[in-house]
Amino acid sequence: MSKIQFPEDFLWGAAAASYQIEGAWQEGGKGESIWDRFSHTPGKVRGGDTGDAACDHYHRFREDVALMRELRLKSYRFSISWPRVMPSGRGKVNQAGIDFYSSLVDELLNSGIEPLATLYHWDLPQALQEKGGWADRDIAGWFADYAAAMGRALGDRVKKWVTLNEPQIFCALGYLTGEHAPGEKDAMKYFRASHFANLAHGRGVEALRSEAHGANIGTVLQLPPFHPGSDREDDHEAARKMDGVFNRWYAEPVLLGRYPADMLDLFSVLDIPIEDGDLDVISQPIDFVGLNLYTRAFAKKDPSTPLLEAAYDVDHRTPGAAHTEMGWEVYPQAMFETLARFKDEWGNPPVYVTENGAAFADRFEDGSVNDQDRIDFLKAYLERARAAMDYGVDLRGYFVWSLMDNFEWAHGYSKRFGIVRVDYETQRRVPKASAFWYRGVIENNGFEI
Ligand code: GCO
Repeated sequence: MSKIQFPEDFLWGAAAASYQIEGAWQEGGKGESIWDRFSHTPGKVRGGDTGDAACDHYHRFREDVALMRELRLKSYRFSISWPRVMPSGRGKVNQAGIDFYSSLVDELLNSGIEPLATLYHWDLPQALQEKGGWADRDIAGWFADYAAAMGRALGDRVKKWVTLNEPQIFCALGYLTGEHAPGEKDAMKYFRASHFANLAHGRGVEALRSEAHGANIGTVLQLPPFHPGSDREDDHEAARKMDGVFNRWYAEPVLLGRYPADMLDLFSVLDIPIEDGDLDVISQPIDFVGLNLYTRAFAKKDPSTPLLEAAYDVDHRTPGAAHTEMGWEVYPQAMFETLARFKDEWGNPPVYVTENGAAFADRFEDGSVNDQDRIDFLKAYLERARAAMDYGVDLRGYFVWSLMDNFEWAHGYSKRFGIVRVDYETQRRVPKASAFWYRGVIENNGFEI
């Protein structure tokens, strides 16, 4: 047995998000979100599931913070529901919504748990979608006003913020494939949304800096390594292109102040509305980057994809590899590969793993869940994260996804990612074996493998 040991000040936490756990979708003055609208649209979410009730965190947050304290979490990453605090997305704030997050923050701080607030985790106010949503340049100003309002309301106590959760995912699935809200399938809208999301990030950082004094501000990117689906050169080229359009297109404007040249060349025929000065806004200094990392992705040449001529090779299976309930390959080396890029390619900024975890077919027997598969998953990825630190990556902390089972977007409640089980009928929380294992990791600042 050997010990995987982390630095004394390593920040151990768990993550969740507003639409996935809060419920209370029409309570306390909250406005409609694009995910309320999407999940209420027949055929969009498995089994017709919605976030109407979810884990009822809106009413049970004190119980949930007590559970976090029992698990010795040092930090909790939550997201703020924009329409809960600004029902129409702009202008007047809803004080009842502000009060909810203020009470949550106080409960966390009184429990010795550091809050990390995500400003946007996909639940855009529907009223803003009706004005064009992420495909309209005005979103950057709307987001900045929202960020400023949250900085004013919570900035005295919340010292770690991230602007956007995974712009590449909410743009690609929301505007290209239509699998997520708002369910559009329009490549030009996708490119507009991708740039305006990057721009909104920059405007949001500026706004937070002005209102949340002394805050540490970052963004959150999901950056799976793209591997070729075969040894053919055109699949290797496809992997480079997919990395360009889904990873570097979001990481490099923020971290390097420019869009990747190969991607700008490829898409030069499109009228992507990048204006003078935009990159200066997008690339203003941030204090850390959040990385969401689950697996690797495979790419293949696909002549039917306009301009890019590359696509995800979703049929690729690695012989003998384990896969999670999401069909994602268990590939811990992805953690090392992506973390190493921050050192090798992107200026070695401070990094937090803001999401890592897995959905498995948990068996709830005799009142408990012995999720050894999830423990093994976390051990393997954390070992690679530690190796990345030895390589020189400035990794500061790790947030397991997720604190509790929750609404997994288009999969509804069919996928359980939590280290705590939620019975959606009774809303009873039951810590799984992985929760107790993770508590030991936090107490010992490491684990045996
Ligand atoms: C994401 C989102 C989370 C998901 C989790 C599992 O990365 O897709 O941040 O909201 O629920 O990653 O898919």
